[in-house]
Amino acid sequence: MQRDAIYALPQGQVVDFAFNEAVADVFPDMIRRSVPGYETIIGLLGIIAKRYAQPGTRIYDLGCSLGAATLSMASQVREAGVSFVCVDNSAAMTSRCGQILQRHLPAGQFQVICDDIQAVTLENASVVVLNFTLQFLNPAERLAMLRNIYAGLRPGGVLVLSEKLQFADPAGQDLLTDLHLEFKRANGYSELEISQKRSALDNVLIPDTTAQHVERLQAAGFGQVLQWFQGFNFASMLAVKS
Ligand code: GEK
Repeated sequence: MQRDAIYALPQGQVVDFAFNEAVADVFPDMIRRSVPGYETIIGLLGIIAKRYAQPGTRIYDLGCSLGAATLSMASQVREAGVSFVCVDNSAAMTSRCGQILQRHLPAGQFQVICDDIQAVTLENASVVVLNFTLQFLNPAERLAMLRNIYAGLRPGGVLVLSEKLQFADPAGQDLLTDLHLEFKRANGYSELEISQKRSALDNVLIPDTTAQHVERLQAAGFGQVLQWFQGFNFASMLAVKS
């Protein structure tokens, strides 16, 4: 695994974060060292997908990056005729994702699409995963995205939504932000790397509160909404279509 040192040297002017070739090269190391609970969530996504996958349906991995969520789900799902649709608008990610998936899955079982997830019409889905992706969409466009997902899900299907969280209570926000910083320091990121990455993400990753997520998921039509995981200021929810 190539080590993430993208922000290790001082950058004259920190530009907005982009999922380019340099990021794709170090992505597994970057996300593991930056998102508390990422590897646990990836593993548990397989268990959730196994429960909700329906025969002859599609499983969508939206903002798939290198396909870690799909690989976890594919290792668990045993229902007949299930296929995986992986979407990401970074060509650097999708080219690598396709190469990785073809080493592990039969050709007919998956497709990798390089496009904006907002441009994809979901069909016949039993499981949809947005693992740390909705947070990169313009907040004004998030409800429409969830409505598209809801429309493409079969009854009994599930959306798994993992996100960085914002907290309404300032003391809670400060504490969980501090714990996240300690997590990054413990994983070997320097103060310079942490502050430059934070500036790069400022306009790009806009977190919501849990209440905003619940309200939006309900507005999109989901009947059952619950948070099943939290690691400091990162959480994962599941939302079921009745
Ligand atoms: C994982 N789910 O390993 N359309 C398509 N893709 C997008 C869009 C968009 N509008 N916006 C962002 N992306 C993965 C991790 S990373 C999370 C997901 C992170 C893509 C972007 O190119 C990147 O690959 C991914 O969403 C977010 O489980 O890096 O914090």
